[in-house]
Amino acid sequence: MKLFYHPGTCSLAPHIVLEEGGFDFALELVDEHHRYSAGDFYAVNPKGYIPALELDDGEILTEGVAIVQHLADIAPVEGLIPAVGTVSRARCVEWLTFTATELHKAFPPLWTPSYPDDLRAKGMDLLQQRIAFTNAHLGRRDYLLGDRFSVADAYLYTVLNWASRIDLDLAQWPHAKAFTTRMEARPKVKKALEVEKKATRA
Ligand SMILES: N[C@@H](CCC(=O)N[C@@H](CS)C(=O)NCC(=O)O)C(=O)O
Repeated sequence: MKLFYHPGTCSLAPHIVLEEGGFDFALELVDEHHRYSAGDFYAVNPKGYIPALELDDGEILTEGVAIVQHLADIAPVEGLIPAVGTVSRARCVEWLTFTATELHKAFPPLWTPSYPDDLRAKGMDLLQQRIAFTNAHLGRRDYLLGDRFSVADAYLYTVLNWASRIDLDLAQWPHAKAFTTRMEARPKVKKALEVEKKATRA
């Protein structure tokens, strides 16, 4: 199992899941020019973006939401995602989808210097509404699905971490902030963060 990643980006979510799931895995750094140790990353994922996961038989899986669900389904450590066919499973996919489409994709325009100011203001307002909604949800539970970590938390944590890049202080949403602190106290999350920090420094 090999994860194509770039430090601090959305590939942190599957990286956390690989750690939490107890997998034996390798990391392959992809740079800003879509290059990795063996050459052109487009040859791995024609869409050009990470994360991409190389399975043990060489098959490549893309899209973070698909990757983390598959990892959770086959992980040596059980319980990272509710069983297929349960409402809890649908709740998990609900949060993964919300994170992908309402949070993740809201950020990049806001850190793009050429993005027009009027659209930036609207985008920022909507993103803050979405974070406030998430904050209220987390006020009643430790993790998105209740008292137990799931893959949806790995993705939400990854994306909330980007708030500082657009000068949003998460402290204004205390439950969301407490959630990130809780996540950072998890040994496997700590390990993934440490590895990515080292890769950034290298
Ligand atoms: N739809 C993809 C989007 C992944 C994505 O946005 N990847 C970003 C990093 S967070 C990326 O690789 N950007 C560089 C590029 O698109 O060239 C997913 O959800 O996995």
